[in-house]
Amino acid sequence: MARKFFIGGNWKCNGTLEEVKKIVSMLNEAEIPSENVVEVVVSPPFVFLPLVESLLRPDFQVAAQNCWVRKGGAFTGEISAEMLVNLGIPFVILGHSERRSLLNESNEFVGDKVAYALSVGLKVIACIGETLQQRESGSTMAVVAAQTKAIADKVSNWTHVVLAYEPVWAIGTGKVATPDQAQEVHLELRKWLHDSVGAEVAATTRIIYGGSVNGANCRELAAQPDIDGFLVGGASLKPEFADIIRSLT
Ligand code: G2H
Repeated sequence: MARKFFIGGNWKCNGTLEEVKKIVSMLNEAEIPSENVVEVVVSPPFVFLPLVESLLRPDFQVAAQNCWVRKGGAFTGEISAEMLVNLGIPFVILGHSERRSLLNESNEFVGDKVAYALSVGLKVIACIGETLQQRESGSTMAVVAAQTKAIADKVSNWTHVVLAYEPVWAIGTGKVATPDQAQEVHLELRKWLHDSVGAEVAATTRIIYGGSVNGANCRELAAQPDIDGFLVGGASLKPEFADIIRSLT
């Protein structure tokens, strides 16, 4: 089965009501290839999710940027996976490196979150990636394999998982991985999935790239055989996001 190209827009902790409405208008007016060719999912901060969901064109979907690891309850400040389902939010981003590093989310915690979110019916964009120090010490593959294993240990059905490889050194730095650097890790990750999870999962799971993707570098990255799309941060707030959505055409 062919892997449908996937474009995620991670708005992170950005935007006012006015700015959010402007971004949605820009997205709604963008000319993009058919939804049969590309799946587009944008991820506003929690507080804007219902508004964006209600204003956004129907061929685009929305994602939350996080959710609680288990059923809701006495967890002040958290948003449960069930609440997202209740609001009709189809996707959630989990394990972003900003949460792993700033909020100390461990591989195991992320694995638990992914499994729980899937169990209640959410689709998950699960993020992994190495730091510059880890890359320079030659441990890139060991790091991303350990992060993926923590998910694989808890998840048996990968149908609703999109794996986002986001090297930490490329995030928000303007220092994008070269197409060869990204392809190398994506291919290794696919091999890892093949050997550790199964041939079908390796062949069908989308592995997308994130880290300083923009309108100028997206086409060369998109041309790599194992890059199945992008998770875009800064550029997803700008009109060039439409160019990134069109990067395969
Ligand atoms: C990586 C990416 C989006 P940016 O975090 O997840 O952000 O494109 O700004 O590097």
